[in-house]
Amino acid sequence: MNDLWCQQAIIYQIYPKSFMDQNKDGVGDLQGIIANLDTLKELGVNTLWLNPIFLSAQVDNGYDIIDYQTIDPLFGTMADVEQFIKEVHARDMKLIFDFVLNHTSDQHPWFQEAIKDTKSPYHSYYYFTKERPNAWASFFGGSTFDQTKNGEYYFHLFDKKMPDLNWKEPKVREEMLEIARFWAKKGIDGLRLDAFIHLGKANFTEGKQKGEYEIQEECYAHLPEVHTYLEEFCQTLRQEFPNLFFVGEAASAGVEQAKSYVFPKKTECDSVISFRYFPDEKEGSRAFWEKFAQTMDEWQEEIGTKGYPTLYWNNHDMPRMVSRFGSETYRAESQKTLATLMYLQKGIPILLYGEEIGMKNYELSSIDELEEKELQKEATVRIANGEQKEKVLAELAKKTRNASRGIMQWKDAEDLGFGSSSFWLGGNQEKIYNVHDQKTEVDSIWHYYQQLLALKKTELFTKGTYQRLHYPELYAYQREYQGKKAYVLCNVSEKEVMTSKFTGKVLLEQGIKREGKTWIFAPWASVVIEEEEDE
Ligand code: ISL
Repeated sequence: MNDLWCQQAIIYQIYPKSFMDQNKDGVGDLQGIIANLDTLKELGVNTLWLNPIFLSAQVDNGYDIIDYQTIDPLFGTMADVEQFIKEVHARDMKLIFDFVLNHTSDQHPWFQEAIKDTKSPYHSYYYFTKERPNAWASFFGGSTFDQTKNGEYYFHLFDKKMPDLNWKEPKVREEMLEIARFWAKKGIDGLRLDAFIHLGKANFTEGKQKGEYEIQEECYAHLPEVHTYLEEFCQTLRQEFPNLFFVGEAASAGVEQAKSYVFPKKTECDSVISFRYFPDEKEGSRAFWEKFAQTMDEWQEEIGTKGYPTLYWNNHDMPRMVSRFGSETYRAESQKTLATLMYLQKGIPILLYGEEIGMKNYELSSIDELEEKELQKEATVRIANGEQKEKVLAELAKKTRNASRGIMQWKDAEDLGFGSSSFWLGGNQEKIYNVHDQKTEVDSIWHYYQQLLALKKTELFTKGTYQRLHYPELYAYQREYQGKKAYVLCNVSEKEVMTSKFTGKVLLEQGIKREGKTWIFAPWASVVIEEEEDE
């Protein structure tokens, strides 16, 4: 386990396409990130996670890889990435690459060889059948089986242009290790293991066999073989690169499953990202906060006491935090409070680019900007039936994965300070909520994040124990380390709240007034109080 550095990690996720465009082709690139490393360092993050930048058919924004050892020209060259790694390390920062193990692009030479010749050694790299064997549904819609030109069927859990690799095949496992070695030798510090929970598949005769296609997670998620593959992959690499950090994307993992990937032998992932933090209850309702808090308690207890839970509110697959959990009226306040609430717990913060300036969901301007075909269809039908386009797009913007992938808002200018005025996807032009204005304004979200991350790096917040405190009006918990104790108190409502229950020194606050012994919380205010021994 990489106690050495992951305990201190504060990860910043960059969606390279949307960050900054230096070569002015409408798509962000590596040089655009390099140009902003100093700003990120100044903010206080110390680890970068980049969504995939390898040669790709770009059917799924880089998750459909054609060549794992070539940088997609959209983002730059091998020389750029080498410079990037050097520049990151020169600033004492770490770098995590997104590692797609479950599938390749159908344009990958392995797949091309496999479908050209069924006798090819690459045929066993993928799953092929003579006919469609069952009614399993793919995550991106339709069957998990589609036909190749030569009449065989192949298996794909995501888009049909993303065939799944057959991890039963030892050569596949060796190829993936070789690719990981290639990048580890270049100096990267960690891997995000994309969709690793799907590496094992049940026998195709299991699950639903006929009728409408249905998602059958029990046939292709969390199967026992996943542990075998994962352990072999991580342990082999750990022997050669002891400081390599593995953070697995385990979208559907509950806490017990997550534990099984992180403990008991500590031979698999160092940490996992689950999408199960956020309950189905209406966001913002009391029931939502109660259930969410119980879930966080569970992760803190089950993972946090022995390892490293990930702490995050959003990523490129879900809406932005302030649009989903925060308040439109109290946008800056809710952005700050949500960050405080999440990142001061025990674990590894993962920020999504733009949250430090309060970026909200991208407000789509056309149907094509909805990533999902079924949402595009829905929009077309609704608009044809007379609904107003703006209203339909605003509603569907909450559902599309593109909502969180808007262009980084550097400036209140037409090109958003992106570098080019043509965008692969649009972005919101806004006053205040852009890097320039945020850095100028002393009380801004950006400056608040800077203070928050500095506080997070202290031992109390990296190593201290966590215990939730139960007050109906506040989301509250305490951290304790070697006799030091702090209270994190957050008002997650639009009402003013008061309490006289705490005494101590303010470490960080926003929206708080103190009258005598009473703390008065404005809507969405928060405070971190360190208990003073003499009080
Ligand atoms: O869809 C799921 C189950 O409901 C998830 O388990 C799934 O593993 C997760 O959403 C995968 O996401 C990752 O891989 C995808 C890519 O499109 C996403 O952007 C990425 O985060 C395919 O590579």
